[in-house]
Amino acid sequence: MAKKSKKGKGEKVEADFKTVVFKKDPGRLEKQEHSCALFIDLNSDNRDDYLFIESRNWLKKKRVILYTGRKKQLKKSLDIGKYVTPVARYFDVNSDGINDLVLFDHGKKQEGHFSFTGSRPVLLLGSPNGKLIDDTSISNAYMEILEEVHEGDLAAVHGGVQVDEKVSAKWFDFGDIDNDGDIDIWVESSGGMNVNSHFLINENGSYTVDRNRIPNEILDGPLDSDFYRYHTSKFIDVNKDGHLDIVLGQHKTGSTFHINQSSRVFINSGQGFFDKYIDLPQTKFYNGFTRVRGIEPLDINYDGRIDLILAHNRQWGGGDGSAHFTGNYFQVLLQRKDGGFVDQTKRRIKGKQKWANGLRNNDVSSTELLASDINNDGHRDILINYNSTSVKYEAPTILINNGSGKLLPSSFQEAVSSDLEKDDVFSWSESNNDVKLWRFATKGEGIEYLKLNDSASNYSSTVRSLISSSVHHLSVEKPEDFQELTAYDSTF
Ligand SMILES: [Ca+2]
Ligand SMILES: [Ca+2]
Ligand SMILES: [Ca+2]
Ligand SMILES: [Ca+2]
Repeated sequence: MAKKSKKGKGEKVEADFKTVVFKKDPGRLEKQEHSCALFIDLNSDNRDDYLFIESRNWLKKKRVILYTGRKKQLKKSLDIGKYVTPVARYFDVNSDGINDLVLFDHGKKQEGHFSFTGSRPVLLLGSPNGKLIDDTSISNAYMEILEEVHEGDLAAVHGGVQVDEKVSAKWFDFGDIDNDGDIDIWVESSGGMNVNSHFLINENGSYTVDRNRIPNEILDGPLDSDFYRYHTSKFIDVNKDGHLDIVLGQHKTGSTFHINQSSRVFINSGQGFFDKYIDLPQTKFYNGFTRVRGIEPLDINYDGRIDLILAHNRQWGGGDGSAHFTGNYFQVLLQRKDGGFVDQTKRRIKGKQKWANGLRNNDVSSTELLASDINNDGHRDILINYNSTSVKYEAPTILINNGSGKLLPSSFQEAVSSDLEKDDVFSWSESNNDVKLWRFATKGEGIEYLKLNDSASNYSSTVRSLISSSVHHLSVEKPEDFQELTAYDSTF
């Protein structure tokens, strides 16, 4: 149902929501707190398909179902399976011009083990007729690792006790790191039983697990006690030399294993190896004990150098009295001439940042960020996704770029005129340079989207999507060596 837009000063976008209804009542998909969705076009027909991840309880396995959109209707088309902590993304993995769906699972600890075990990664290749092709090339790569285990090469694995094609992954990102035309993947699987964080190097569609592209001492830390962990990753050519570098967002706690670490940019040598790095500044937010969920490049001061916006949530270790795993702190890091980064958050984000403290109705945590010119003024703004659809806290939905090097935290209503309530924001998605805002339709009969005219498409945005989800309640384990007085719920 298209809703009437309110006329207001500075109105630039008509709030014209398009509705797609469920052909059959999807039941518990409807605005459940722990549901999330991915909006994709898997057959290049310019119609979105929909992946829903549903669960009543984030501790339980979640069912992942693909719906396809036909004639403004959502039809259940594929039950992908049940996963503990599904992390679904899409990308044109095989470079045929059609999106493909990739799903990893963070999984959980097996009884008696300190490491996580995930599931078999899913790769569904999109095709012109819309039929998805189940491809095992990614999961096969983990069988190769196991052959190394059988051969006694225990150094190749972390733990080395899981003898199958499964892997545990918190997040992953796509990029051609060796410029051979094949899309490679970075898999953040620290703490995984099968293999620690690694690249999947793509050679004509067949993948090899490679842990040697980033030297261990700069990935995991120089001390024996160091075991740096990261969460989000993003391929960005930070130094603009034509080779993708990788930004790894920290997953830092008060544990001795992680206490020295920060977010890092690993610089591509030009051959797909990363032996140089740049540490990103710590935030004062929660004493720096944060997990980075969103990483987005933006040249905020127009000096030609890529700057970074990071979204942080709390982890174990800080002490401002707020609950762990909450918060929406945005960090603005400006790239200097020498390639290093300086924290200019205070100068660049106008107004005091407010963040969720984890109390009831104030437990939101920011997830992915997306730079896009939402108000069509020629400056890319920062869109923010959250993990909850029941946001009562007045979290900003957009950081509006004022064009003079500042970001203004704004609600959607402040940015573009519409009758949208802040609680309605479900998710942003981007596909073929179209940015869409999604929300549930009234009465739960379907979902609605608002297409935003993106006039600033000169930026080479990659096809990808954002998930508004609870799925990253993963990795919430308390470090075993970390002591504190307050007892928090911990699953794993
Ligand atoms: Ca493809
Ligand atoms: Ca490649
Ligand atoms: Ca580079
Ligand atoms: Ca800059």
